[in-house]
Amino acid sequence: MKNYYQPEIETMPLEDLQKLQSERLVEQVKYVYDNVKVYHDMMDEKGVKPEDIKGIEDLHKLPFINKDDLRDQYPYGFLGTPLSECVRIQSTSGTTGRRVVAFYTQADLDIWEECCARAVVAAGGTKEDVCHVCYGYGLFTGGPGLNGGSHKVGCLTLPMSAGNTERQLQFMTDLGSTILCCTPSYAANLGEAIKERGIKSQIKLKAGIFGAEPWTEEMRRNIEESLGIKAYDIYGLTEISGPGVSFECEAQAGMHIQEDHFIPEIINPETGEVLPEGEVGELVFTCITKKAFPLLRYRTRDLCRLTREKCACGRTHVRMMKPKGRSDDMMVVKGVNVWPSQIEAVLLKQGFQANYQIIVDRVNNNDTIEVRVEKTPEMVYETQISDETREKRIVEGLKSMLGIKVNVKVIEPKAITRSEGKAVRVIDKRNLYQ
Ligand code: DLL
Repeated sequence: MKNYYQPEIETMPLEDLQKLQSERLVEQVKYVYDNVKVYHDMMDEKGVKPEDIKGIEDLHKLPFINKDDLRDQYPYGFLGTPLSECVRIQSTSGTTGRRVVAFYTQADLDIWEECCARAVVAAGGTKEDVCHVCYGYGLFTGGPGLNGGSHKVGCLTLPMSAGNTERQLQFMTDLGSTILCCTPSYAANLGEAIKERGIKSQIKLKAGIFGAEPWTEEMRRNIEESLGIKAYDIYGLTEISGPGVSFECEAQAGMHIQEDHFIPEIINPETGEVLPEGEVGELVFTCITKKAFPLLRYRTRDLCRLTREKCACGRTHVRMMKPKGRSDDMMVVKGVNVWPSQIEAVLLKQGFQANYQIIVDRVNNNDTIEVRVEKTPEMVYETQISDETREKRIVEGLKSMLGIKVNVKVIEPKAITRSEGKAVRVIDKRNLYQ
């Protein structure tokens, strides 16, 4: 059958799929209750026992997990297996407080790579393809995830990692890359670089698998045009495994969630109430097969809508529409997750007050981020330290906190207009969630 990696699962009748989910959920809840003390305690506190969960209709009885819970339990609190069973970690960006470390057994890695393999095949990948992976490799899940998926499909895999556009283009032309995996911003960059060099006729790409950050339909059209490909969206998050939690098929009409491994729910972010299908709310995932980091009802903070309308591709798994925003203030800048509170922490540590603004933009498909921070009245008199020195120190502090280069401007006290309500800390000019 065309474009399915595991047709029997991907096109499974809904009734069978839900039966499978129920069986796996019941088993997984017992497993987590017995092996993850912190979740055991959370269930006890809510008065829920594993026996109360008889199928997916009981999912709503379980307590939620959020990022703060993971942070509080860093690093081992949510571990479901002995550490000796784990073979890998991956991690989110952010060096203090916000970092989350996810653990994998070999079986968990196989599941993750299988999920990515389904995405590669859905994008037309076969063993004849040359799959060019320029997501970052390392703690970030993008490179390792797509790399594993590409291997499983049998593509010739180019583990390029991010950056160094010259080298990317050289390999792409010399080895005839046919599938490109990277962030949509970098894909757009490569499109421009190809145009500038007049080498489009040497590019053999046919498809791209792009995700890790929000992107618009307009951006999709630009990328498809500049690279001469079909561009597929892919979604995921470190806590749930990485890329491939959901992926687009040739219909390009929302991303199929891999429901044999992850049960999605949409909730009201204020009340936690489960919303009916079709309503926009916060996406929550329950992992029903993973063992090392088996999160139940994890709140992603991504806002989106699910649909079970029949998909032209024949897959039965529910689709999530492009995320419409976040229920927290996280931004994805240059592919990295950034919280204003991380920036504030660096500024306060260097003696500034919380009078700052963060301006995010996208110029020629590259994200830019600038922090403007007011000097304190005392700093105005400390003339032995120049503004350039202060800016340099902040740039360094932010680089080590976030891992990306941030432009910094130190400005005079009271230069930022004071707000009468909530302070407007972030001005995001990118309009990514349309
Ligand atoms: O970004 C995993 C990934 C790698 C996905 C490569 C796709 C491709 P994190 O760094 O933990 O994991 O960031 C997860 O990024 O909660 C979303 O807010 C955002 N995000 C990821 N994919 C998409 C997408 C990886 N396709 C956070 N569209 C998520 C919009 C996305 N936002």
